[in-house]
Amino acid sequence: MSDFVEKLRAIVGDKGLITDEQGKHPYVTDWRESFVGNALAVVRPANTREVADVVRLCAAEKVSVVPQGGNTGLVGGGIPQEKGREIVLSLNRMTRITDIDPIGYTMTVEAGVILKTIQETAAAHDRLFPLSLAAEGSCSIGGNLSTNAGGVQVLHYGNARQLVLGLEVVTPQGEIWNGLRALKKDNTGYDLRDLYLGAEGTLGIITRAVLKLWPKPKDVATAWVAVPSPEAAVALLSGAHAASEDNVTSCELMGRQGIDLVLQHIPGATDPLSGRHDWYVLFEWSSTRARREGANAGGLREKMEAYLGEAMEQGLVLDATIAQNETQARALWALRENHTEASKKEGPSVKHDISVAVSKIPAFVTEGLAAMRKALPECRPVTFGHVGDGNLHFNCQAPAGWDKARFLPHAHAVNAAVYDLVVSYGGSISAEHGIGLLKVDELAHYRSKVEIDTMRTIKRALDPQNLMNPGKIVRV
Ligand code: FAD
Ligand code: 2HG
Ligand code: ZN
Repeated sequence: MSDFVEKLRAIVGDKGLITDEQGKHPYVTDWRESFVGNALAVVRPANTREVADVVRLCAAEKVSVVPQGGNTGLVGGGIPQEKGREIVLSLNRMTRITDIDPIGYTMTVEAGVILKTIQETAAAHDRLFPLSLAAEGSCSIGGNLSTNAGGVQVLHYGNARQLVLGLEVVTPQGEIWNGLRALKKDNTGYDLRDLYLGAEGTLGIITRAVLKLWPKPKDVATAWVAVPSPEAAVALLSGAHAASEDNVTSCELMGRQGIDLVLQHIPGATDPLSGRHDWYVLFEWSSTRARREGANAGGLREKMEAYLGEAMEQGLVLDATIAQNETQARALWALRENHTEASKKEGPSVKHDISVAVSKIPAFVTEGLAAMRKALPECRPVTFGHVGDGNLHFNCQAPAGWDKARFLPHAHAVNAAVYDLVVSYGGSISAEHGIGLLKVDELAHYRSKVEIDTMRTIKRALDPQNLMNPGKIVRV
């Protein structure tokens, strides 16, 4: 094995290689600390050529390759297996933005660029890259594209898949496919780009991407709204599309339990409303049309205020506050975005990243909460998420004081209760986080034989040695 490591060193140099246990630890442990794997080495190539050379060496030596970006994934997809003969191939040295074209609304980036850097670079050119999620300060674009990440603006701009024009990929054989085409139209046979997007690193390694940009919004209105029920939240959203002139860019639903965790665990978090309510919506409307300033000042904030006022008269809104400036808007967003962090601080939980049709959300929540409580009466449901996309994080926090050893034996029953219901609603058991290691069995259980067999056929055809992130998504 030392021979293999020296061959890796010859490709990536000392700077690109980590072999000591302490150095490897953060790369073999996931964000939630649910998975801890083993790697022969962590390899950090500096460019696409080095990625291809490393993958070719691994193919020759029959060593598996686990691609990794920011390691913020929530399903263990970027973590090597415990007993595998694997390396972690981290893209975290490939952080160049190689082209920005504000005229053509595109940006070309290496896979390791942090999402926030991409957003900031776009903004500096008066453009928007709309992918936005709480992990944006540490997740990488390669990870975002490989998980087809969602986030808080999907209802307006789409998932990561909709935000990319072209890709460069290193195949499991170590060949480089240059699909970096900045084309809006390209019907030339099978869509390889779409195959790699969302493949969680099981079919190849994304090394570069051409991203789409949008005009930067000039007017943004953000509101924190207490609503009586998920039903009211969905009705509020439904009317908002027309009231905002199709400018709803985010609509997030939160139950009170999650907000309590944020207020308890996140320093500086405060409740913007005085009363205590069961359900809340965080609304963002944004438009590229600038606000009118001066005597007849007006824009989205005024439209939102009028709409929420009417909704209050109809009983859809109990209380609301509209941010008057960016600082206030950020504070409202922090309450929403800190849910995951606060839940981790509180202790163990099981996550259900589910989706159903938006109009079915209210009935699903009612039935789902009952099903979860039946499976584990002491469980503490923490429901929040992207209601505008029909995607909820329908999580179950361990009962207070329970540790993992006491809680995890109940996880299977809780998961089955939720996922059986999701499937009966025609929904998805993984709306945006992917399958990784966490949901391999569930995917096989809940999707049809023809679907799983087709996935296996694709995997075997592209990666006949099963060396590219093996054990993730489907077992072959
Ligand atoms: P990693 O965790 O490193 O890897 C994720 C998967 O992609 C793995 O299977 C890995 O093998 C593969 N991969 C990584 N890079 C490459 C590459 N270059 N080529 C091929 N395969 C690759 N997700 C959402 O969708 N929406 C959210 O709102 C959201 N919010 C989050 C909030 C918090 C606080 C946290 C911790 C996570 C959140 N996530 C969310 C999950 C996570 O941030 C996303 O899945 C993100 O896209 C992962 O990016 P990453 O660079 O960290 O990827
Ligand atoms: C979010 O929407 C993320 O904040 C994380 O997708 C969800 O913690 C979760 O379950
Ligand atoms: Zn989410």
